Amino acid sequence: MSDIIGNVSISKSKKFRNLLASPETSFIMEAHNGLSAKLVEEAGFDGIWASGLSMSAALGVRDSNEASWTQVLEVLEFMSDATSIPILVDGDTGYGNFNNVRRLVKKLCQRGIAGVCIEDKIFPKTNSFIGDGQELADIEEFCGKIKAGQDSKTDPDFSIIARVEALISSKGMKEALKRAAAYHQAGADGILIHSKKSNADEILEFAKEWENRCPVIIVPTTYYTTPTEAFRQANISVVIWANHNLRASITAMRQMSKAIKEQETLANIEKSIASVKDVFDISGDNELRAAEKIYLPQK
Ligand code: SPV
Ligand code: MG
Repeated sequence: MSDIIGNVSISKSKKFRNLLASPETSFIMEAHNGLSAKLVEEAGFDGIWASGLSMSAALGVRDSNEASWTQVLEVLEFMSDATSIPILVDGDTGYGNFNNVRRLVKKLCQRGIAGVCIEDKIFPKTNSFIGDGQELADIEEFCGKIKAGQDSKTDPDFSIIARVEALISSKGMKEALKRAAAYHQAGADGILIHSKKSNADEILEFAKEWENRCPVIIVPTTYYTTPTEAFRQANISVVIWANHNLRASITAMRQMSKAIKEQETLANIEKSIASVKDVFDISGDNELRAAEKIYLPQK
């Protein structure tokens, strides 16, 4: 789970901790399976956002905890094994109460995951962009989840990020700041402040009021036109590009299926897509060929 820089071995969780501690703004990109995780690393990102929406959609189910937490864990294991950059997992509401969070955190540590983000809503969760006025968790109860997660991690560098949904639920800035303060006090390593507005005003206001009491993470899915420089100026610690590989894959697969169905030939298709050799390369086939030379009887 570690790699070597100079003579120092840095775990993925430590790398993520370093991102949180850095004064620079970092960028992490959504992935939803082993292949997309590899492509995020190949592109040079600082880390991977294991999006609940994207993993659910890729499994063909809704972002409503329809995939069980152990099914998600299976996906995460493939993603973690396939990559060497940190993975921040979207842990939804923690799949239950404090006790479920304890078990989740232990299992994520075993799988080499760098951190988990839990949100202050009610199980089964609803995606933040669906409907209005979603019910929020009781603050004390949610703080118990954060504490239980911190107390049960087996990797000291594993991070627990608390996601504040007060702005999503139209409860206002005061409530968002009150909740963030309580979660920070309970031991959260960072605050993810979420917004569904088409501009970044409330996110930037939150960041200003928060005064860097702990790292702030944002998800600019709906305020995508905001220049990234504004996030840097606001001292945002981590920006999550949350679902763009999943959405790109839907567009690409839809176009490809339609084209082949209509054309009934691959003649015009082949050159527009990744080669089969590319698939072998991404899968690490060369390593297997080399290992065969070492481990298989050589005639
Ligand atoms: C996800 O990627 O699953 C998230 C971010 O939780 S959002 O869909 O914006 O709620
Ligand atoms: Mg999610």
